Amino acid sequence: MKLEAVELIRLDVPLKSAFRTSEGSVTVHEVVWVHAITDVGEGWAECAANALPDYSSEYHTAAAGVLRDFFIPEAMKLGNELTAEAIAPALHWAKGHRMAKAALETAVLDAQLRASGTSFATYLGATKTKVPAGVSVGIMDTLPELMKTVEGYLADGYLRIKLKIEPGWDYEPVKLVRETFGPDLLLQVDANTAYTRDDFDLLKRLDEFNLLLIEQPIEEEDILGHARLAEYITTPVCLDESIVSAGVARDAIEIGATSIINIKPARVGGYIEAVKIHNVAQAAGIPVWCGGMLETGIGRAANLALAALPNFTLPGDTSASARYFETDTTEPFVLVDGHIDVPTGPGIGVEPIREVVDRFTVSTEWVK
Ligand code: SMG
Ligand code: MG
Repeated sequence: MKLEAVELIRLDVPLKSAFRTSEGSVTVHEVVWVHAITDVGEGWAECAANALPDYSSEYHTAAAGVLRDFFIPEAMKLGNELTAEAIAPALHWAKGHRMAKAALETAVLDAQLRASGTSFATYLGATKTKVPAGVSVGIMDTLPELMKTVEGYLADGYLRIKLKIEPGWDYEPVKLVRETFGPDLLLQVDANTAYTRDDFDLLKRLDEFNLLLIEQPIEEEDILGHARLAEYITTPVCLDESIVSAGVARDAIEIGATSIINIKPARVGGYIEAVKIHNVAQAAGIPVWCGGMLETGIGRAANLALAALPNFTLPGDTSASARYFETDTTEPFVLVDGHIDVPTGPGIGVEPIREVVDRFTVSTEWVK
């Protein structure tokens, strides 16, 4: 297989409603797509990098730049030796930029699997045909607004609620949701690094709500701090931003910094590394779940395949298309009894809808 050209597409996809985290608010999902043209066919991937370097140091125009200047030329240098499995070793010399690396690997993997008639689910080792869906609920201006939103998602059938929290929006909203919707609601929180080592007493107050987990309470580099917090509170600590590789996952588990892991393939450099983390966690008895970066159908399809692996035992942030978009870039993913079907077709198993993609496209650039 050989990489002939890559189209980098910048899209602005409107969100149905603003999504606010401790890091900021987004109303438009601004992303870069990687459209790989190979001698065996085409492949697609959505790069998860946000428009701003807020979730991590990566951002969409930087991802496009590093892909154009370094990663795509490197993949082209592989000539006929190109495979998805060869991408990460070829890019290993370049530090960081895991979301950009993941997007290129995923687009090549999509082309490779489409050519062999294999689905992502089969390739990755999926054991389920549908996966339970949770939903991530942003920070709101008011508590009534939050209650209405949560109520709506529960009516839709979501099986687990994740509340975004930050200092000043934590104890009260969590208490109200727990009291209103009862002790059986699967409820978790995500701080996106908004707290510090000085906030442990504040976070301990959340113990009374029997949360499934607290996600990434303090800064990403502070893995030891998370281990200290995990000893101090009863709510299980779940790392997201901190886990950038299988090696970091192994170490974080060993020091007790994480007893559950949020796996986002983009954050760790791709699906191949994501499966390694799944395996490391499984061997250690640590459950995992699939995170999200507001992906449109192109990115969501592959995430659903990953979420169908056996150690993904908690509902993920793999929500239906309608949670995010009026119009998705592929056939929409729908929620049925709280679950979403795992695509079965070759590659990611879905096609971009040209007319929709054209409508949301801001610019395109060919790298040859
Ligand atoms: O895709 O449903 C989704 C978003 C889930 O909360 C979500 N993602 O830290 O887990 C996380 C955040 C990062 C979002 S940055 C836009
Ligand atoms: Mg998170």
